Amino acid sequence: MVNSGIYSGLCSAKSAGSKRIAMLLDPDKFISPLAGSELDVAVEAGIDYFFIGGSLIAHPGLDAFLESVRKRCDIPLVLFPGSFFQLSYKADALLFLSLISGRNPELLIGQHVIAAPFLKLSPLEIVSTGYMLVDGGVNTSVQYMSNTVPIPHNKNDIAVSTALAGEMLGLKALYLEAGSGARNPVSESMIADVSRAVSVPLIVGGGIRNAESVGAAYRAGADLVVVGNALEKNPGLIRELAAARY
Ligand code: 1GP
Repeated sequence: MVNSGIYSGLCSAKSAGSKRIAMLLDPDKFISPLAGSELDVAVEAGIDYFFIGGSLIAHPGLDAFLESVRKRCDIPLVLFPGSFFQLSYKADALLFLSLISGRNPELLIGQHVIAAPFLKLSPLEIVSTGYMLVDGGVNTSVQYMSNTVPIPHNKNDIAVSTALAGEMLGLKALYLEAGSGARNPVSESMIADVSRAVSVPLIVGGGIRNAESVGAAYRAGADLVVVGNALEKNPGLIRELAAARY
């Protein structure tokens, strides 16, 4: 398996108590990185990763998109795919997501079997990740597209049991996801309970719109926070969000 140092970097940061931030780039909404100044702002702010993906991507040129971002910066490109149609050798790593909060076998193991031979030959670092969808107060694209029922917002015990099971199955990271555009991000108390229960890196995203929420997620135990929508609307916000790291 390829080791590009992305996962070990995340683990070292976690042990050192240092926090990470990722900007989600949805190729459909970020059509022309070469033309935009958004990338420059993100580079200047020193963000840690670009996550690339979405529940549904219509953009035809994922490879070209990744190449155009790569030409502009060295920030690691991490695929965060909604399906196996969103794979490319042009990224650095892949979150190999198993949607462990749901009971849709395709997203637990089916798509993984289809993708595995391609990934075996790929130069991507594969980071197996337990993806946990949590109710964010609106019906999000990921909820609809995944055809799964999210963990209720206040059911921390279910989130903890799911996370423990994911860790015991050998998943290398866990991802608490309220869904892009969620009205409510994952609660601090759920992040705290899950973070106390497991030792693998904890990624949190969905509905996080400002530096206060980023800081609150970190204090609760998130190791890496992912922000999409808020930065699509206001790319300059990345400076403030990145400054919430410690
Ligand atoms: C990444 O889905 C999130 O985990 C992104 O959510 O677009 O609401 O920031 P937002």
